[in-house]
Amino acid sequence: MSTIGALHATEILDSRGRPTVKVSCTLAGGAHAAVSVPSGASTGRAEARELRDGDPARYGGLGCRKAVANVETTIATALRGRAFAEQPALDRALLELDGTADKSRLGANAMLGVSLAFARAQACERGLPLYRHFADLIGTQPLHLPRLTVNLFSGGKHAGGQVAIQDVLLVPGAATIDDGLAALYAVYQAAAALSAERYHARALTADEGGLAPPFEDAQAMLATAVDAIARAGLRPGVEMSLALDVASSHFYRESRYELDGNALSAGEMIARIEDWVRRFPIVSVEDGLAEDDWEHWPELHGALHGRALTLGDDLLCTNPARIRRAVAENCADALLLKVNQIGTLSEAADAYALARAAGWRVTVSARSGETEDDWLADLAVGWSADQIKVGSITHSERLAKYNRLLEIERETRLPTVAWPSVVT
Ligand code: 2PG
Ligand code: MG
Repeated sequence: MSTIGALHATEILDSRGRPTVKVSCTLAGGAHAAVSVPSGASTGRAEARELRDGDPARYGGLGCRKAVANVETTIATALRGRAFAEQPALDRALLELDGTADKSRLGANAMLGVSLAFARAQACERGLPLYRHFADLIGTQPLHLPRLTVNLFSGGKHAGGQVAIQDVLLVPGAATIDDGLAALYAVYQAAAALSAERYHARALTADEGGLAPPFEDAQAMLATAVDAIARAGLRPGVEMSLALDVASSHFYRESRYELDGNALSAGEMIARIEDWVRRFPIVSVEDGLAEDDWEHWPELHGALHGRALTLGDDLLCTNPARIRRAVAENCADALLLKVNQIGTLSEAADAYALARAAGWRVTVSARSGETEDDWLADLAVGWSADQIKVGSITHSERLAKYNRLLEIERETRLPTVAWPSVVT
């Protein structure tokens, strides 16, 4: 049993300079821990609601003082002195207190802060590294380290929309995180040089640290990524593969995909993605179709099956009900798991369990608005994720997670998951 002693919250700023919430939890036994909550830009409509102040005079309405106050008053008053045997009991209490379907009363940002801070405080109380505690929460052991998927080029909502596709990511085939990062560095440098030569673009970066030259179209983005891999002296598709976050909900209008100056039907969009997968070493396609285009996801999945993962982000929103539907309708074979999309750790664990029961892969993902906190690395290891998606290898809020993975690798000597290929 862990008894809540005190809960405090602070409004802090995320990597985009927007307010977010940091929550600290002290247990009666003295264990103390704090956690910072991330926030997205390219959000799914079914995500749990962050509570924002809405005062246009302050941070354009994005202030989090109300969420902070909810932690320190409503939540702290209700939970102080209460003992919880484990995480689901604490999360249930939060859900009851909120009482809404989308967490809009207390705010998903306030609730997730408390949920995660309690988990970290419990890990402290138990004297366990956070990844071990996370593993215990789902009744498992960490089996492997996740494969890195790292933003190289960005567009869409992360880079002012200069090209519709949101992210082209690199997936190293190296056998360790350590070697993978060194290979990623080489490709990133090569890509920066190519961006300068071909697009006269300085190495200015998008929200998550990806490069954002003014590509003429999505194909140029993919071709330049492959050229960068080759220029770094690596074999495309062997030592370094690609992943895509198409984030197509954000260019879907009136049943059409507005891509590269065309208005594509769902069938044409699927054919376009298939063509990319045939011509470029792409091992995973996230949000190839829009979040509400349920009807066509099975066709996309069928087209990619056996060649690349069909990964759902906006489609699923880490929401158990949406995952159940996607499994039943055979829409995807991989879950993008973002804890703040659903708002408590236990519900994210339910989402995870559903995906695993269906035989799906799981990618644990950061948000475009991140903080210097590194709990996500522990979550990816504790839950034996297949992939971790944190952004690029620039910007300290991203590196905090990679650096934590390096530490965990040194400490555990766990192997990196053998996907998509392992080069030794
Ligand atoms: C995504 C995420 C992370 P955001 O779409 O997968 O890249 O973006 O946090 O803006 O939703
Ligand atoms: Mg996404």
